[in-house]
Parts: sequence; structure tokens; C-alpha cells
Amino acid sequence: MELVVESIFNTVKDKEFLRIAEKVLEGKRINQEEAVYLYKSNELTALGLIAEYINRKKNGMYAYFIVNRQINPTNVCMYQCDFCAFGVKKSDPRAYEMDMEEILKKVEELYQMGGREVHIVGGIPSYWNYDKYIEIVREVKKRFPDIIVKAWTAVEIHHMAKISGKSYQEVLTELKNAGLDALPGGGAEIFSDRVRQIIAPYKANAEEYLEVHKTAHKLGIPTNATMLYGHVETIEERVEHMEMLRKLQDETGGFQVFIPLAYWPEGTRLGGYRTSSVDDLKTIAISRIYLDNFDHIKAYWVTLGEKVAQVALNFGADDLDGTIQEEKIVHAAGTKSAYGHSVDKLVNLIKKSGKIPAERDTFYNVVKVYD
Ligand code: V47
Ligand code: SF4
Repeated sequence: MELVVESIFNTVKDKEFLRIAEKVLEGKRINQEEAVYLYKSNELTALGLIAEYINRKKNGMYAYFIVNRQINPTNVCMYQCDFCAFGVKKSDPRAYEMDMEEILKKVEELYQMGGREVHIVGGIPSYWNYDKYIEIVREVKKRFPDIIVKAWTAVEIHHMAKISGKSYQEVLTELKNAGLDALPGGGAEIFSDRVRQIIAPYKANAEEYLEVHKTAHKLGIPTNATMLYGHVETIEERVEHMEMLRKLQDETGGFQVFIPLAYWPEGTRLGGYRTSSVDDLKTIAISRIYLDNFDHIKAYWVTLGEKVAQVALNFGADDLDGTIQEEKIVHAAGTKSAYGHSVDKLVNLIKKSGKIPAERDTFYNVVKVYD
């Protein structure tokens, strides 16, 4: 691998690119300006090689996946973000709400197939009270103590604090006592105020998102981080987003994984176009390089599509997420990927990308290697 990486010094002619590449390969941190330069350069192959070099130092040849299920208890949402085709008004004919029995039945199905994690997030109805969020976690954990509960985004936690008058710390402590094990990374979108004003003006802002995660880390609750890219943001704003995450990670070390989410425009008020596969791969590679204090970068097959996700596993990513079973959020916006995958299918996708499939739990403990 080292010799192959060094070959970029014979093939790339761009001196500034090579200076930055050298810095990365020496294990030094790059700054925002340098990350923007990498983004704007068109040295895709060299960028992928550098990112993959860094990834292999951290994760070897393993590519991780998890047997999990996503459950979205309702799609009714008062925030109506313009990039989201999932959240609808209560009067919309597509509106639905699961009762507790339905939620538990879905967890039961996961449990029967040997699943480990349930990922619960949803729309935010104005008429749900605080206890509803706590109850869902409590009931799931009570019935299935072995299932890891990764639930509620920072946006939902912020909302719960707002409607109950409690602090983030109080809300998270109650959730933890009810059985919450980890927070997913959703709701980050792009931190820039300029962009948030356009795409999601009403929900938790950057400062609030980061404060929720910081509080969770302090309470020993690990969290994930995302970035929704490919709509109205600039490259500089993407890098600024990564910078804010890197800074908090330096302080707490509580983030487990970074997940770039490629924007899908169908059925959204924001509209626009899909990202290109070149942009997807650059974003995976640059996040791997920039977020030097994150152990994992997820190539989320739902937004990337299975084929780009396989290439991403050679461009710095080391994780595909999971079997999922029933993805609704990105499917509402037009993704053509499957709703879920079997373990066999994920193992096959990973093997054919040249990596060793490693089944993990939510906390990246390896539970089975498929050699
Ligand atoms: O916050 C909404 C995104 C997120 C669209 O933490 C869209 O392990 C693309 O965060 N096009 C929810 N994306 C999903 C999410 C997630 C997924 C998998 C694993 C984890 C984890 C987290 O979906 C939302 C939003 O950023 N989203 N609309 C859209 N049109
Ligand atoms: Fe609601 Fe989340 Fe969709 Fe925004 S992104 S409309 S908060 S479900």
C-alpha cells in the first residue's frame, strides 16, 4: 500500500496537492483551506488512495456492518424542512403513526433474526408529549433487554427539552435510565446558519445540535454524526461542518462514526439534483482525511446506492451501516436502493468490494468475521 500511495508523487503534477498529501501521510492535521483545496482539485484517484491509506491504518481490511432495523414511529412532523420528503402534516393522506404494539412487533421480528440494534427516529408531531419519547424507549428495552436502543436525534432531544422545560442533561439522563444506549447522528444537515435558514429554519440549530451531543458524551452516551450534502451548501460550508465536529471530538471523544448523507431531491420542496458519484467519493475521502480523530466513516448504502458504497469502501470508508429492513426517510426522496438487505447480501457486497466483512454491534465491537 505504501508504495502505491507514493506513486502519486510521480503521477500528480499539482504541487499544492502534493504538499497537502505529504502532510497527511506524515500524520499531520490539515486545515480548512487545505481541505477545500483537496475538494476543488480533480485528483480523485490520488485522493482515494490517501484516504484509504489512512483508513487501513485504523481499520485494516475490515469493513463493518450491523444486523439492525430502522423504525420510524411516525412521519408527522411540525418542522417541515424543505429538503425532507418524509415529514408530512397530519392532514396529509400519507401521514401515519404506529402504536406501541406495532413498534414492539417490529423489534420482535429483528430479535427473532438475531438482530442487535434498533434505530428509532421519526417525524416530530406537535401533539406528542415528552413522556411518549421516554415510553417508547422504556417499552422496547423492557421487552428486549438484549437489543441495543439507538434512538432520537439531537433535534428530537432539543424538542423534548423545549416542550418539557427540562435541560438536555435531564432529558438524556431520563432516556438513559429508560434504556437508551446511543444517539444516532441525524439532524445535523449543514451547520452553517446561512444554509439552515434556507433548508431547515425551524429546528435545532448547529449550536444546539452540538450541545446535545456534548451533553450525551459527558453522560457516557456514545453518538454518531452526519452531514447532509449536495443541496445549497458550498464546499467551504461542508468543511466548516467537519471542523465543528472535529473540534467537539477533540474535547469529548464521544463520536463513534461520521456519516456523509448524499441528498436525494425527489418530492422535496427544495428540489435540485442528485449528487454525482465523484462528489460522493470526494466527500467520503476528505472526511476520512479531515476527521483524523474519528475511528469510522460510514458509506451509507441507502443514500450512496450499493455500487458507489462498494467503491467508497476503497476510498476511506470502513462501514456500510446495516440490514435496516425498512428504510423510509431517503426512500420518500427517491433513492433507488433496496429498503433493506439480508446479512448474506451485505457480506457479499463487502467481499466483492475487496474487504473482509466484520459484523459489529453499535459500539464497533466485532461479533463475527466472515472470512
Ligand atoms: O437527519 C432527510 C437525512 C437523516 C433527506 O446515526 C435525507 O448511524 C437524503 O441520520 N436526502 C436521517 N437524506 C438518517 C440518519 C442516519 C441514517 C443511518 C445511520 C445513522 C446513524 C443516521 O436523513 C436526516 C436527514 O439528514 N435526510 N431527507 C433527503 N431528501
Ligand atoms: Fe421533520 Fe426531520 Fe424531516 Fe425535518 S428532516 S421535516 S425535522 S422528519
